Amino acid sequence: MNRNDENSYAGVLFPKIKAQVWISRTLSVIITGLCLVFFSNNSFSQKLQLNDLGYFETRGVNIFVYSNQYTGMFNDEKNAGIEIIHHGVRTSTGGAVRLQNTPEQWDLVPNVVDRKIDSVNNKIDVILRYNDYDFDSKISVTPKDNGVLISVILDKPVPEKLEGNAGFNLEFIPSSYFRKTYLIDGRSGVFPLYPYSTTKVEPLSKKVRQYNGQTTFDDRGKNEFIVPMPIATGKTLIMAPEDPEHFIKIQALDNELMLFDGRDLAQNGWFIIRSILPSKKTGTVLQWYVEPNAIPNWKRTPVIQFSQVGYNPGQEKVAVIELDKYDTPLQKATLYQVTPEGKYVEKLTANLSQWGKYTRYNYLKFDFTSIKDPGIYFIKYGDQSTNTFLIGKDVYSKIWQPTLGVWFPVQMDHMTVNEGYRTWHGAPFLDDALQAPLNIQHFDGYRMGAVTDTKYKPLERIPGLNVGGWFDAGDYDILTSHHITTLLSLVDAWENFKVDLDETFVDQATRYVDIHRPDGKQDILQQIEHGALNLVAQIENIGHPVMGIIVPNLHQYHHLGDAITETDNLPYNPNLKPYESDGKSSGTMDDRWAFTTRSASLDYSTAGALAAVSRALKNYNKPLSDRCLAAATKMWDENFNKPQNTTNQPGGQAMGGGSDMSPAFQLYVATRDEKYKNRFLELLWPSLDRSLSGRGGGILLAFQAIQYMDNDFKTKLKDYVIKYKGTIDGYTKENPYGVPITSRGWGGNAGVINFAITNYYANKYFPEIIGPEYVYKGMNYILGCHPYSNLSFVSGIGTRSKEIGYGTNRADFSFIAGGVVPGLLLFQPDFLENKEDWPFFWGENEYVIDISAAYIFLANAINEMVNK
Ligand SMILES: [Ca+2]
Ligand SMILES: [Ca+2]
Ligand SMILES: [Ca+2]
Repeated sequence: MNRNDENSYAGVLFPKIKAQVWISRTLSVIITGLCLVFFSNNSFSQKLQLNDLGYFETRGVNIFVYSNQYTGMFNDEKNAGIEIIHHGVRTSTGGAVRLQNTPEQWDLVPNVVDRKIDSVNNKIDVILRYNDYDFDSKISVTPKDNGVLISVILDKPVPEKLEGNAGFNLEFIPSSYFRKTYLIDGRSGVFPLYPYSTTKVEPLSKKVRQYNGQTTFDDRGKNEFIVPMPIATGKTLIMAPEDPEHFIKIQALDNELMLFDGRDLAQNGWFIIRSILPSKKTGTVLQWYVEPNAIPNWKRTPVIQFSQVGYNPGQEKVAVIELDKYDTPLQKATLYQVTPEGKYVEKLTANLSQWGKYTRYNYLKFDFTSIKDPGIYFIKYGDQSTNTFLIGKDVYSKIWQPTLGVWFPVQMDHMTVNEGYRTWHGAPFLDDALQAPLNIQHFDGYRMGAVTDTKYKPLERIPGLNVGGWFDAGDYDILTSHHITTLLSLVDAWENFKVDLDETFVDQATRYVDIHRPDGKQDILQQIEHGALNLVAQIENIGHPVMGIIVPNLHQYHHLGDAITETDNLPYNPNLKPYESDGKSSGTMDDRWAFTTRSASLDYSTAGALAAVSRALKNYNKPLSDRCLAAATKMWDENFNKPQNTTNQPGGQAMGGGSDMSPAFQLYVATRDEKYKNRFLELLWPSLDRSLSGRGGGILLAFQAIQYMDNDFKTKLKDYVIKYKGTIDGYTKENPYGVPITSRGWGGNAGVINFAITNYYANKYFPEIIGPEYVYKGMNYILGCHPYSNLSFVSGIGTRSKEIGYGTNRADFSFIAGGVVPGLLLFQPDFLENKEDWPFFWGENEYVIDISAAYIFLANAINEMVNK
């Protein structure tokens, strides 16, 4: 797979106004007292109304009722059900009949079988169903007083098997309640910063099964599981009464409320409020009154969005200001320069232009392109100032270095990775790998069919795989399709820009990597070598590339810690008992599995990547370069001449496979054999005709090919570039950033980077059609000029950036420098989010190798542009 938002808008992003924040906090405390009085008197009413977008709304509070459903690939992604957007921050999710006190990601979630928005009666009803238990429940939400009434209605009683397990749960994100208190029936408590509530152990027979019969818990053979006990119980729970932004009252009308800490079982767990459904009853079996406080006339603090890295003097410089819909736009903003004496000098006060509405906010633009003096600047809008950023000739010069010199080394599989006094991880997965068994649907998306497509028997050891490769993302699998795109980006960067950096020591013989330590070898070639080593090993030992290599057990997969401990690093030995070892092998079945179902598209795309790698490594590691080219041509020949070799002819698309168009191009450049060129051209033009979407693909490949083709090729391409410009100009009408924003399921930053890379090539070859601003737009977006916050999406890059990411160290609420996150997720119908106080949303915060490699290319491309 795969933020303190009120702080994002205030203290974290805008340190200059810390003092004001403190004052407003102090006022908040005073106001809170007033609010309590007001509430008890009901002297103002913040009635929630069902709006025309299908959710309940009042200023400061939105309640979504299954606007977003459990449809994600990774089960409970904490983005579905009844959800509360409380003063601009999504604080609550879930809101469903659930079968555990603290459901984990892979516990069963109900299907939504019906959802009715009843605007006449001002209510939303959903029918939830657990197919496994033939169990339906209706959830009805309707405004009442200053909150909502949530009812659970059953036509048939709770199934006997689920009695005592089925309950209504609503989950609150812990980070919004850290350092805050609660009252339950008048008894006070503090929300724990770290979980320390009581648990008990139950026999496995009592456990409600998890996803696919798997288990997230390693019971060490004891046939038991852990049940978290409530922190507190009562009828009325008051959360954060001291903080009007987070103050919520929950009353159970007939049942008892229990407060749980989901982090007892899983670091990504939330605070859970739960009532058990009564047994043997039908009709309305549960009612909660939920009243989120609404600050009267609340409006969200404007967010001033700009590139945290700053700007080249000659480039367009446009900040975007995001406004609450109740906010009245100001006419002007000001750019200040900070002098060497520490003084603020007004450089430009300019009128703001109104862009209009996008999602739920209004947008203004502040153009300060005319300011070209190098220096330190900040923007002031109203009484709010941004953090400082730079204007200078070299602002982009090193922004790719942490990605290549820190992030990629940390992701290196099968190696010990050290940095100064810190060891990121030991050399893991030396027990790679076993042939995956047949007919498997793995929880991370991998599949095995009815045959292995190899000479190995299910669970037989495949030799030679414990070399090279990267952890794909925040988990620790080798995903071959991402290796392919990553290698293509790295080779493209090497061939275009050289990407001169030697700050990593890599010793394959002793499996040792040291960060900030030159070894006389180009880091980018060392990374290309490392990725290629695993792909070549796949082909040489298996006969073809595999979909991926990953741990078999759920209780391993959620691993948080040193990668070396995800398996025991000893090859599996069936003659030993589980947890028994002879020092060289072990009886614990924890070795990773290779998912070996063969697909033509994966064969082809691997051939393309290895052909590209063979060029990059020719003068660096000739033997490996030769092996790469041999493997590439073998995969091409076996598919092109004998397509019956593969089980899945068109398959592998879901895991990133492609056709033979790009591989034909890569093989042509590597070999200059005309047969590849002819095939490439045969496929390219129809492909451009079919799928000119402006989101890369065929046109990017065409641009990359220009230098290897004749002049007619470029001439013929021109018409497509004109059409492409029409497509990308359309984005300026879609959103104020002028980039393609996609945001459901997984943030769309990869698409934005790809857009900017395509524009770089377009500008390089057709500058009269595509100007350099089309490249900067994409980069500015990644570096902070985007909705929701203004943090750079590249950790450690820019004055302020993502300091909380879904890296392998996410349980520490930390980051890995140079990693690029996916960005914004859209919660239907109108809420974009990228949290900076909670690392566990993979769709928002998970660093992945392919986007990070593409970023290295883009950053180097921009440097070439500014240095021209
Ligand atoms: Ca994965
Ligand atoms: Ca090096
Ligand atoms: Ca093992």
